[in-house]
This record gives sequence, structure tokens and C-alpha cells, in this order.
Amino acid sequence: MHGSPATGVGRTPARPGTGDTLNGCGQAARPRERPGRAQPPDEAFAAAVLTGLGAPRKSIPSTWLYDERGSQLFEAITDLPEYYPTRTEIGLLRDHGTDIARHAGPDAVLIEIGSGSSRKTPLLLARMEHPFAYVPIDISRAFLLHSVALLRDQFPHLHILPTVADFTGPLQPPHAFHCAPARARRVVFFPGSTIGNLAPDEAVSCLTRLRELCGRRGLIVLGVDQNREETTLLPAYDDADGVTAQFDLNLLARINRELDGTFDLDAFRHESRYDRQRHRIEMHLVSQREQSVRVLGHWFHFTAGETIHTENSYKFDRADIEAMAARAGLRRIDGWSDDDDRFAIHLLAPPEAVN
Ligand code: AVI
Repeated sequence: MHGSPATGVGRTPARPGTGDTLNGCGQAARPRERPGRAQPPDEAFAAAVLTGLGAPRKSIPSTWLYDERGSQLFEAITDLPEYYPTRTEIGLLRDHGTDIARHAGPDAVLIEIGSGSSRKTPLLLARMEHPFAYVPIDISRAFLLHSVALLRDQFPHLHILPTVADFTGPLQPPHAFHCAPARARRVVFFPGSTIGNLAPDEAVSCLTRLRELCGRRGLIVLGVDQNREETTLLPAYDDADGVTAQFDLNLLARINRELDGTFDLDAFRHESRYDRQRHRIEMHLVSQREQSVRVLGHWFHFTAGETIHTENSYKFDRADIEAMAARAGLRRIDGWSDDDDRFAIHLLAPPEAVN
């Protein structure tokens, strides 16, 4: 689906309309289903798969890659030697965390979008001047509880308010905003180049929502992969150990499990491609032969070589970010990139914010 690229983003599935803050002690809510019973299919997942497989160019939004196993595999990807973005961003946070903290100012409320395991957060929090609160936002309760456990001991005076929400939908201002000291700046931390999993127009909408969330005095700390060298990009999305291939193929396993699918995982192969015009990596699952697959009682035919497009990862450079920020009512006030110029951290703020 090249005309209308595979959309959707996030570490875990999109479920618009949620926004449920876990209690201060980070207690998990009841499981959604009784153990031992087959769960009904997730309607949004079913709709995305049936629509995507029924399209002339088959595609499934990348958000559905992140079930529990997919999230674990993604964490494993971030440690791979070929996957440079995570370690490069961590290096930048180590080197420039103090500069970012200076922009954040005292008593800030740090809101992390798609916080996942919150691995990078201490690099900022430790340098900030008595941060008031940390609001990790993720669709995965398991990840949120892990973050709370990780940070509570390290930052005993910090209010930690984990929030279950999908950032691709509307975001409610966290309660912490109302309790924070008047001078507190709201700092949105959006690392990991997750913005790259959105098409440019979607990225602008996302930045607009983040501007609204952080308010007129807000600050956005945005991590972006800007590498456009195929020699390093392609292996980053097709590693020698096949972890990325497992991550991609796990989507078919998920469809089999949750949507009564009949995919033969050995009959599909992971492929990463670089689109030089759009500056994006594409992940595809390539059918190895002509075959038909059933999902929720619907049949889908594949010719040999036909693909399911499962992810886009745009590589936005500084000019792209400045242009998208302007469209979202933001401007770039500072930023850094590594020596190889592969990854950048940009600081964005509304024009009226005092920096
Ligand atoms: C989450 N996101 C920023 C990753 C990326 O690089 O686009 C997802 C990923 N897909 C394959 N490898 C990593």
C-alpha cells in the first residue's frame, strides 16, 4: 500500500479513548478476561487485519506488531549491534541531558510518550532540578508497572503517575498538571524515533496534540533517527540473528492465535526495503509461494512474492522536523546529533514559550 502507507504507531496496540491513570501505587487493574476462556477477538485488530489483507496492496498498521511477544522482541532489537538508534540516543542523552534539564527548569512535570520500559528516563530525571512528577504514558500496563518499580526507588520524592493511553488518540491532561507548582514546565519526552513510524501528515497531527498537551510554556524533547545511509539502515532492520524477522513474523502468529488465522509462518519471509524518495524503511512479509490464508472465516489469496507491508520507519532530517514543527505550531529551539549524524534530539517549543 504505497499510495497510502502502512500507518499506526506505538509500542503496543492503539485503543482510542483510554486514558486511565493507574493508582499512585501502580496497582494493576483486574485482568480483562477470566483465565481458561478464549478471549473474544479485539475488534479493532480484527478490523485492521481484514481491511488490510483485503486491500489491493496488502498492509497491516505497525501498531499491531506490539503484543506481549512483539514488545519483548522489540526490546531485544534495541540491544542488537545493528540497531544503532537506541544506543546512539542514550549517548546523546548522557552527553546533553544537562542542557535538556536546563531548558526544563525546576519542578518540571516530565511526560513520556510510549514510555515502554522507561530505560532512558533516568538520564533526564537525574539531571533535572527537583522534577515534580513523571507521567509515563503507554498502552501496556505491564511496561508501566515495570517503570514505576524501576523509578520509585531511584527517585523517592518524585510523583509517578503511570497512565494507560494510546498517544495516537486524544490525550487527557494528567492530574499532575493541576497539582504542580505554578512555575513547573510541562516537558514531553518522545524518544526512540517513534515519530518516524508515522507518515509526515500524521506526525504533524501528533506534534500538534503534544503541543496542546504541554501547553503554552511547554517543551518537547524529540528523538529522531535521521540516518539515510542504506548500508547501515538495512541491517538495522534485518539483523544477522533474525530478531527483526521474528518481530515481523510474530504478527502472523498473533493473527493465527487471536483471529483464528491459518498463516504458515514458514511460507513468509521478512524483508526490509529502503525507499530513497520517501526516506523511509519499509518492513514487508513476502509470500514464498502462491497460497490462500483464512482469517476469521475470510479467505485471502497471495501470489508468490506478494507482500504484506507491516511498517514504515521514516528518517526525518532536521529540515523535515523544522517544517513539521512549524505546521504543528512549534519551533526548534535547540538540538544535538551524534558524530555520525545518524540520530538527533530536537527540543521543540511553542513560539510564545520563554526558553
Ligand atoms: C519503534 N520504532 C521506532 C522502531 C523503528 O525503528 O522504526 C520499530 C522497529 N521496527 C523494526 N525495528 C525497529
